[in-house]
Amino acid sequence: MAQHDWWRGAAIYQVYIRSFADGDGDGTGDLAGVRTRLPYLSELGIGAIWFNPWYPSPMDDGGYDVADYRDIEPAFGTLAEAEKLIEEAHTLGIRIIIDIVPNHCSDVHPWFTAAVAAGPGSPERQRFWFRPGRGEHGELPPNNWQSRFGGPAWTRVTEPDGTPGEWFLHLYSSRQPDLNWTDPEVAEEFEDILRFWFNRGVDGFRIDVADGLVKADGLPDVTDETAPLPYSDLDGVHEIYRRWRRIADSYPDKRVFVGEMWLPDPERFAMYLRPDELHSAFNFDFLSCPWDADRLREVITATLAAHAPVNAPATWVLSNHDVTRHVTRYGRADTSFSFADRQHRAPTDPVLGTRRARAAALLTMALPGGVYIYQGEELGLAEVEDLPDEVRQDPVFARTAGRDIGRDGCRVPVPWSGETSPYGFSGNGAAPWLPQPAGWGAFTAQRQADDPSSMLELYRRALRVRAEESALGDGSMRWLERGAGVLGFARGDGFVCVVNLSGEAVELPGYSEVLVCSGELVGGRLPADTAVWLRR
Ligand code: TEU
Repeated sequence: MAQHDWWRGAAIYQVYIRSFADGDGDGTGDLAGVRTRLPYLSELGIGAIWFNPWYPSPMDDGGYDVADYRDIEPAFGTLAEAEKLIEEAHTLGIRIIIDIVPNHCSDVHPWFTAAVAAGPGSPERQRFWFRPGRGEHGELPPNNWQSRFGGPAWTRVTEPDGTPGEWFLHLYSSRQPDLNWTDPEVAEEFEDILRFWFNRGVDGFRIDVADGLVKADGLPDVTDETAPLPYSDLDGVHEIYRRWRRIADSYPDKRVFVGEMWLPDPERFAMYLRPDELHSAFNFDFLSCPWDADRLREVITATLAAHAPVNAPATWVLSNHDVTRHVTRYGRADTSFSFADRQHRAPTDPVLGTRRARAAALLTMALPGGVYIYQGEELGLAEVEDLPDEVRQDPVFARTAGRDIGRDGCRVPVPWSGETSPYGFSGNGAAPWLPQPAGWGAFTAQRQADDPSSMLELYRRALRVRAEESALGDGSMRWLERGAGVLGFARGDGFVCVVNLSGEAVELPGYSEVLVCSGELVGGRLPADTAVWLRR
């Protein structure tokens, strides 16, 4: 693959910094910790890292509440250290993608504190969505929009004169005021932020809530749940990304965007991937799909069909910092994902879930396009569902009065070594910011290294083969008819992937070599919930 097309088939590893590795021993992950683990990532065989937001932040929403877009959160390190990290990663051939959060900022961002202080009608308030309330005394929110974290999407401020005043819009927590993208200053500011980081060597941006920036004129009530939402996927958003694309393309080496949009319609989704907009986007249809051969085949086919006309590579994602870890999902009776999963938390079988997760890893890494790996999935970590309520930090938990336990369970600090918490996460043994389960000694990177049956070794082997096989990564595939409950496809002249979801062992097509198998063949047959890569 040409250097400038690196992103089309890249294996991109997601680092949630506060939970990855703690270099300074305060129980929170940081850049120093990431730097000590770069050799691990290099050995794993990934091509790029995506960092969740690393900017100064009160951490109301894990850093998605940004106080300053041009600096580094002090608990994570310094700007100089980030530059050093980018350089070190580049030396190892690893590219760096960072998160950008353009839909909202933190309530301590200087723009927002100035807006509150400046009062109604001020240009400072224009950068946000301040509106008078409804009701006789303005005591009701301006419209009926709901926060994606639960509760109303509006919070009332106290005016400088001490009276209850206007309301401001926040699609997420009340500490994340939405920015008003009709204000030219907002657009200019973000274009400058892109250049700020591109100039420091960043290779790309993951765009948070990429569909949400433009709101419908007049901020109308949501009236019908089936109608398009007045704050998602409005046509005007594409003009923003056309301008952003021109900035990325003005840099000599390839700088890229990956969009985060949860959209129901694959055709609307693909519009973001037109050649003058974003390079790629997360495939949440695949993530949400149940462990079922027919449904997976449908989603894979639909994904490739939607991406082909815009010539964008598909991405394959199993987990991230917002969703129940897939070992846990795949061990449930209903293996599909929806955000409601965290409300009912059906029982899960970790052995079955792990078996399927291993097979799913080979499936995603064999499909055409790029693949995302969320930290800890290569260790086979499960969702930590039994965190005590008092340690939970996700605003989703508080805003739903605990009905939704939130996303802390997929953000528990990574176990690196040893038999007891912090399992090498903090060098000096400090208590991690979220407690780790007692049994995680079995999941540490140290324990799994060189164990051929471990999840870590499966990921390493598969990523190595994926890097060597020219047919893998970007390109096309052909389905092979392998019978009910079995997915089979070929890539190039010699590569075949077979995934058995049928519940019983199945015959394999003729082959000359087994490249990687997620389990073990039994009498030449592929057992249930197992995947294999074959050379013909
Ligand atoms: O998430 C966008 C989003 O709407 C969901 O994935 C969200 O996490 C879910 O509805 C919660 O139940 C992005 C980030 O990935 C997420 O971590 C942030 O919290 C959110 O934006 C706000 O910035």
